[in-house]
Order: sequence, then structure tokens, then C-alpha cells
Amino acid sequence: MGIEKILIANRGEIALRIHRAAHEMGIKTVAVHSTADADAMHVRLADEAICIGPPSATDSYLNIPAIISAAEISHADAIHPGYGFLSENAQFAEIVESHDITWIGPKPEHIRTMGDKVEAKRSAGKLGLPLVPGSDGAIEDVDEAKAIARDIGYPVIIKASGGGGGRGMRVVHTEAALIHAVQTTRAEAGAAFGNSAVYMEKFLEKPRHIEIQVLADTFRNAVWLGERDCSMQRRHQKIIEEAPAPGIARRVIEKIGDRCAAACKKIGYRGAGTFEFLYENGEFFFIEMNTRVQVEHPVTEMVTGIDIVQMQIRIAAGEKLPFTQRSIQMRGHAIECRINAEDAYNFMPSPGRITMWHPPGGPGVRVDSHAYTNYFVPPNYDSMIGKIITYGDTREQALARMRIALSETVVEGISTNIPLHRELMVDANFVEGGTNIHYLEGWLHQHKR
Ligand code: MV4
Repeated sequence: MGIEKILIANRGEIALRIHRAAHEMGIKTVAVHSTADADAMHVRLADEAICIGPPSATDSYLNIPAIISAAEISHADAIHPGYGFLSENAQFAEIVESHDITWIGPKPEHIRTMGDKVEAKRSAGKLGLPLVPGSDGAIEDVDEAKAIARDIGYPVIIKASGGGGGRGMRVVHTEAALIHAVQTTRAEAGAAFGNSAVYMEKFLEKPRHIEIQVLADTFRNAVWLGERDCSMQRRHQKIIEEAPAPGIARRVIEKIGDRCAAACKKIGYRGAGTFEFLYENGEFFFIEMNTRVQVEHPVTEMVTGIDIVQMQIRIAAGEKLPFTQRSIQMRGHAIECRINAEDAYNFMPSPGRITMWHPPGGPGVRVDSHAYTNYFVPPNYDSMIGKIITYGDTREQALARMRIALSETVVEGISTNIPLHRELMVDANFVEGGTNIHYLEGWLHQHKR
């Protein structure tokens, strides 16, 4: 009984993160990798490693039969999917469970519901979460769309039910543009997601992206672990995250957090999850739920002292949550900078060999990275090569530690976005805190880059 060996169905820094959690718990790990990742750190550290295919993710990290075979060959008793790749694929979760392998993740039915954004919103509304005003479910015809838009007022945003994370959406400012927007979003959604359903929301002009981390066990216990502010993004790629969110009253956060935990209890949610909200003028509006561990989970770990990945494993193993909401204390402040192998200002990918890697250190500095000197960053996957997370008693201390950490970091041989991070860490508006989701694109424009 219990989990003794985990197959990690992922690569990069999150594969290392899962490996560390597992080893600390005395659990063995199996790495899977593409031929492009033969020399990767996750392969070196794992107890066993199995090549599952060629560089293309479709043929390796997304290759379900190859991953299931690897689990069977290695006698892994559980699979952790990390983020991205197969992590929110409900069918994969079902296949894993049908092979009597423990799925370290939410129930397939919840992954499926939350993957359909219309269903997710309907479900969130029924569970008492505040929604952005808009269509009640999918838009059926253009007359309905016009009527709803007149009712809520322009601008509106048309979103694909099969989208999410910024894929398949269109902002509409006038009724004249509405019909075309609905039709093209629908056509694109059908082609991209195999689901042409679209829905409408009031377009919030200057929101912040605030998300709530939750954990739930299989005994209907659920807690929320505070919030993260992920507003610093470009083209839906977050680059800086922090916890707590600057300048939002605790009682406002507590109200929404308690509702998220209550929602998890009501549906019998299992594992880790994130409720995404837009926050504007003191109000929260649910937009999506992510049913996976997220890139930015470390900032929550730093301010709560809770190891989210270990909790995922313990929940999957059938353990009860070892804490109650009352015993969870938020302390201090954490900031994460995502380090990408890309040009700092034109954002072109910069794969290639890292000829020198020197990570920062010292009190309150955490580096989650798979990089090393002489590591070749393959061009086949996303460009994130690691994350620097700093912690301090105050936001000012976390920021000061981040400035120092960024100044200590050496990455040679490829371009990275570290110069951008260095500038943002001294930007007056970021330092003040509370910038909205459009801030970075405006900043880049102003700085003519
Ligand atoms: C919105 C919004 C404003 N109003 N919904 C983007 C990611 C996905 N999770 C939802 N997103 C948004 N939904 C309403 N009702 C703004 C965003 C949004 C965004 C929109 C346009 C251009 C850039 C954006 C960046 C982040 C979020």
C-alpha cells in the first residue's frame, strides 16, 4: 500500500520539483524523456529513466501509450503530470486510473468540467462564486448576443468555451463588430479546440489577475492557501508572481478564499487547484479554474510553509489534510521571477547551450531550475529555464532580495529575460504594487522595445 514509486510525466524544472518532493518522502522516481532531453537534469536525478520518443512533444511528453508503457515497465504505482502537457487531460487521468495507477491529480470529472469554460462558470456560479456579468452559458444566436451586450454594455469579450489561458478570445467595442467577432471566434474555436461554443462577458478594462490556491483531500476537507497576484504578464505569459497580493484588504481576500474552499467541499474536489479571478474596483470575478499544480506555486509555499507538491502526493495516497484552515498562517512576502531563454525585449526564443550557469543564493532565495553549465536548452519546448523566488518579512525585503539575486545570476551562451526583470524590480509602479494585467505591455511600449 501507499505510493512507493512515482512516474513523473514531465520535464524541466517541474520534473525536478516533483522529484525533490518524492525523495523527501522516501518515494522513488521514474523520469520519462524525449531524445532531446537525454542529458536533462530530471533524467540524471531520477532513480530510473525511460526514453519515450523523439523531440516533438506530441510524440513524447504527450504520447499517452508510451507513458503508460513506461509506468508499467518500471512498476510505478503513481503518475504526477506536473503542469502543461497532459496535466489537464481528463482522458489521460482516466486511462491512468484504469491501469490501476494512482493519478496524482483531481478527479477526471472535475478536470473535464473545468476544461470546459462554460461548464466551469456555470459550476462556479452554482457554488456561490461571483461571476463576470455576461451570457448565462453559451451564446446560441446573434440576436441573443446583441441583447446580452446591450444589457451589460460594451465593451464585451467573446470567449471560446474550449479555450482558456487567453486562447480564443476577442474584445468587442461596438454592436457593429459583434456579429463578426462571434462568428470568427466560433470558427477558430471549432478548428482549434473541436468545440465551437462561445460565451460573452463584460470586458473589464483594468483588472488584476488574482488567484486562490486550494487543497482538498478525499474526505471532503478543503483549505485555501492565500492568493497570488499574477498580473505581470505579456501575451498571457505570466512573468512575475507574488503572494500576498499588494494592497487588497485581508477581509476581502478571506471572503473569496473561504468561498473557494467551500466550493471544493461541495463538489468533493480532490488535490490541488487554483481559482482564477479578475479583480477590479475591490471586487472579485471568477474566470477559470486550473486543476493542476501551477508554475507559480512556490510563492504560496514560501508564505505558508506548506509543500504543495508533497500535499498532492499525500492526498493521492489517501491521506487526510494534516492541517485545518485555522492553523494555516500567511507570513511574509514572496516574489517569483520566471527566467526564460528569450530576448529580454523582443521575446524571441533563445535556445542553445548555456556556457555558464551561476544561480543566486543567500537567505530567502530559492531557485527552481533544471539548468546547469553546459546544458543545451532545446528549441522544442517552452522557454522557461527556471524561477527565482525570494522571500522576506515584508514586500520590500523580498524585492531587495530579488534585486540582489538577479544581480548575482549569471547565464552565458543564451539570451534571457533577466535584464527585463532587473528593470521591473526598480520600476516605480511595480515597486508601489498593484499594477494591472496591461501594465507590462504598456511599459514595453513606453520603453520603445
Ligand atoms: C477577461 C479580461 C477582461 N474581462 N475577461 C485572459 C486570460 C484568460 N484567463 C482570461 N483573460 C481575460 N479575461 C473579462 N471579462 C481580460 C483578460 C485578459 C486579457 C484580455 C485581453 C488582453 C490581454 C489580457 C491579459 C490578461 C487577461
